[in-house]
Amino acid sequence: MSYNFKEIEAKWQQRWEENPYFKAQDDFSKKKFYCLDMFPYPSASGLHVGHWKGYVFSDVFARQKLLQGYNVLHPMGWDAFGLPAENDAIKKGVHPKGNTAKNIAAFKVQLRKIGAIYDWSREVDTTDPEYYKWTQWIFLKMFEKGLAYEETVPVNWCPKCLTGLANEEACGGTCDRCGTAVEQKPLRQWVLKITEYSDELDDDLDLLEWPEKVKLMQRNWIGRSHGAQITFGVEDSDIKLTVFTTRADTINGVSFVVLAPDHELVAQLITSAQSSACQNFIAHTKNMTDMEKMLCKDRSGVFTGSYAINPFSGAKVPVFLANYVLKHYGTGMVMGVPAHDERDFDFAKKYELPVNLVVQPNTPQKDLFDESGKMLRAFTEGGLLVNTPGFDGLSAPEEAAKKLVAFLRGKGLAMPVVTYKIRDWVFSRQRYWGEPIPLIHCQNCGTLALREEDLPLKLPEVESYQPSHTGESPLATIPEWVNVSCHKCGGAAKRETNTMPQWAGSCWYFLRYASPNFKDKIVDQKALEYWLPVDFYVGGIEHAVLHLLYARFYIKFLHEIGVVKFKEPFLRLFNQGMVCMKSTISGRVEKMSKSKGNVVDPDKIVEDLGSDSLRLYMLFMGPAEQDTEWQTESILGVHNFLKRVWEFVNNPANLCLGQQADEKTVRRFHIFLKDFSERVESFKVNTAVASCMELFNDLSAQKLKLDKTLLAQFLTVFSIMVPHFSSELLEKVLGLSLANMHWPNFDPALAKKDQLEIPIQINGKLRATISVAANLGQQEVIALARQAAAKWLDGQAVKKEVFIAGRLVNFVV
Ligand code: ANZ
Ligand code: ZN
Repeated sequence: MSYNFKEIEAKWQQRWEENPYFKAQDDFSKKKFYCLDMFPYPSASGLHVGHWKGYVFSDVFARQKLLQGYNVLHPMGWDAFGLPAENDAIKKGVHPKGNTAKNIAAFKVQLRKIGAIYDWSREVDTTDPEYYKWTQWIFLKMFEKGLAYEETVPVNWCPKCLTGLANEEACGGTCDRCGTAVEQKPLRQWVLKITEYSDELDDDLDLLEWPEKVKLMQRNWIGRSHGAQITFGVEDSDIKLTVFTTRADTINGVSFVVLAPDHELVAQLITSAQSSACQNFIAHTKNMTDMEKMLCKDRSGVFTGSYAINPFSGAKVPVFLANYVLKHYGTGMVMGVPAHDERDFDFAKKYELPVNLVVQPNTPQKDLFDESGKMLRAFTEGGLLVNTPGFDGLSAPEEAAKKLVAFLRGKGLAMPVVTYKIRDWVFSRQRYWGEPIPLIHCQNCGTLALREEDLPLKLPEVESYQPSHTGESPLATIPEWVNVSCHKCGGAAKRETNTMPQWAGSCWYFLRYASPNFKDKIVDQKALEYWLPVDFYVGGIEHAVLHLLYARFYIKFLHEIGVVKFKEPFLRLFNQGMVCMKSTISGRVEKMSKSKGNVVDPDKIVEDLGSDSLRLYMLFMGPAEQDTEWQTESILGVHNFLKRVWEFVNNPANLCLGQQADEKTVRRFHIFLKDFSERVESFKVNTAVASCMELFNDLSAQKLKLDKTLLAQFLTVFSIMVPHFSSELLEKVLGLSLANMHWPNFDPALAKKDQLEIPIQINGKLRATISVAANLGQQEVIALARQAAAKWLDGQAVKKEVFIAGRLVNFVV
C-alpha cells in the first residue's frame, strides 16, 4: 500500500505515450487553447531544474484547460541551430549535426519524465531542411520587399566565437554566449529593417497581457523619443549644426554644442590651433563602442576652436567633441544644457562652462544651490520656464518645448522629430551551423534571390566547419558549394556564404506547430486561423529584447504580406523566475549553472523522490514569477505530503464511498475548490498547493470523510500538478480514468466560509491565529484574541486595538 512512485510514474508515462488522449485535435469547431513553452536549444548539459520550473508551470495550465473541455495545443520542439550547438560540437571534436541529434534524443528522454501533455506528433526541429525551407522562404520575402539589405557596417565582433553579433546579443559590451568583450569590426552583413516597424512594435505592446517589466524593456530598447531638431549656425561659416533634443524648452540655457568625435562635420569645424588636440582625442575615442560611451562616467572632450550661434538668442557658444555623444543617435550632435542635464553638467564643470538655469523648480530643492547661488547639480525635472525672454512662466518641459519649437520652426530653425534607439538587425553570421542565406551573387545580374522551388537550400555536409579568422563564413571555403551558375542568365555566380543567426528559426516556430507537416506552404491557412495566436506563452525573461522582439517583428511582416491575420503572436506571457542555489565557487546564491557548480540534476530527484514530487516542489517553492532558492529539505516536505495523501486515500476509514459526505465536509471541500481554482487562475500556484495541504490538515484533524464525488473532484484538480499520482488513485480507488474527467466548478453558496482564520499580532508581529465564526462581532473577536494572546500580552497595557473585520487583530502595547 505504500506510495510506489517509480512504478506508478513508469506505468502512466507509458500509457500516455501509447494513448496520448490529450493530443490536439483538428476539430476546428471546439474552443481552443494554445499553450506554448519557449522551445529549448538542446544543449549537451541536458535539462536542469530551471527548465522544469517553466515546463511544469505551463503544463498546469494546459492540463487545466484540457479538463475544462478545450482543444489544447501544447507542443514541444528544438531550437537547434546556432552558436551554442556549434560551440559544443567543436569542443567535442564532432559534427554539429550528429551532436545535435544526440542531444535532442537525450533531452527527450529527460523531458518525458516531466509527464507533461506534450503533443509529440507536432514536434519541430529548426535544423530539419523541411523546416528551415520556410525560414529561408521568409527571408526571401523580406528580401523581395526590400527589408533585407546588404551593408558593410562595424559590427559587434566576438573574438572568441569568431562571428558578428546583433546589438541585442552584445548588451553590456560582452558576447551573450561566452562573455568575451566584443570588438567593433567592419564586415559585410545582411541586415533586416526591423526599424520599419518601430512604431507598431511600441504601440501594439498595449494590446498584450504581458508582465509590465517586459513591455518596459521592449519600450526602452525601441527607445522612441519625441523631440525636435534645432539648427545652430557657426560663426564665420556656412556650416549648420543640427542637434536633436527632447528638451527644446532649455534652448536659452545652452552653453556649448557637442559632436560625436567621428561625426562627418568634425573636420570642417576644427581650427588649426586646435588641430593636434582634436586629432589626439579622436584617435583616443576611436575604439569606444556605443555601450562604453553610454556607460562612461568620465565625460571628457576637446574644444574644436569653432563657435555655434544659438538660434534663439544669437549667443555665441563653443563647439566641442565629446566621448558621451553617439554618432548614430539623433543627429550625432547635442546642445549642452548643464543646468538641466547631468552629463552636460559634468562636462561643464570639467571645462568651466557656464551653467544657466532656465527651468525653475516648482518646489524647494535640497542641495541644488550653494550659498552663493551656484548650482551643485543638474535639475532634470519639470518646472516653470525662466530666463527665456518672451516665454517665461510657461510650464516646462511640455508646453514650453512645444511653443519654442513652433517659434523656431517659424524661422526655419527647428523641426519636431521622433527618434528611436533601436537599430536594424544584423542578421548574418560567419558560422557554419545556421540556415544558409538563400541568395546568389551573379557577375551580370547582381544579388539574386533563389527561386522558391530551389528551397530548401541545404547546408552542405562537410568535415571541417570551424570558423575562420578572416571574418568569412566557413562555407566560403567550399568551392563545390559556393560556385553555381546563375538561374537567370546562366553566368558564373557565387552563393552567399553567411548564415542566419540562431534567432531566425525561433521567430516563427509557433506557426509551424499548427500544421507541422504541411508541404505546399509555410502553414495550412485553416489550422493557422484556428490555433493562432498563442494564448499562453511561458518562458524566461532573458528573451525580453531578443526572441520576443524578433518574433513580434516577424509577425508584423507576415501580417503585412498576408500570411497571418493577427498582429501579435503571443497574447499572454508569463516569465517564470529562475531557480537559484548557493554556488560552490562563489559561495553566493546564484542562478543555477554548470560553471557555478550549483546545478541540481532533475533525473536524480526523479529517481529518488519521483516526478510528481519534483513537479509539486517546483510549483510550491515560491511565487512562480520570482527567482527562488532550491532547498532540498523542502522537496522532502512536499514528498511527505504526497505520501500522506496517498495513505489517507488508501485508508477506507477516511472515505465513505458508498454514501454522501456530510455537510461539513462538503462545505470544507468547496472552500478548497474555490481557493484552489482562483489561485491557479491568478498564477498564484504556490498558494494553490498550500490549499491542498490545508485541506488535508483539516480532513485529518476533524475526521472528515470524503465521498466518491469529492474524492474524484479532488484528484481531478490535483492532477494538473501531480498527474501520475492522481491518475493512479483515480483508477485504483475509484475505477475512473483521468481522460474522462472534467474540471469541477465550486458552488459559491457552499464555498462561503463560516469559520475564519484570524491572525493575532502584537506590535505587528504574528503571535497566534484563532478560528472564529464568520458572523462574530468585533467585541467578541477581540475578546477571543485577547485570550489567545494572553501569554504574550502578559499584563502589559494595550495602547491600541487594531481590528480589520475578517482579516486581523493587532494589539499595540
Ligand atoms: C538638450 C537637453 C537638455 C537634453 C536637457 C536633455 C536634457 P532620449 O530621451 O534618450 O532620446 N542626445 C541627443 N542626441 C544624442 C547623442 N547622439 N548622443 C548622446 N546624447 C544625445 O535623450 C535625448 C537627449 O539626449 C537629447 O536632449 C540630448 O540632450 C541627448 F536639459 O538636448 B538633450
Ligand atoms: Zn545572372
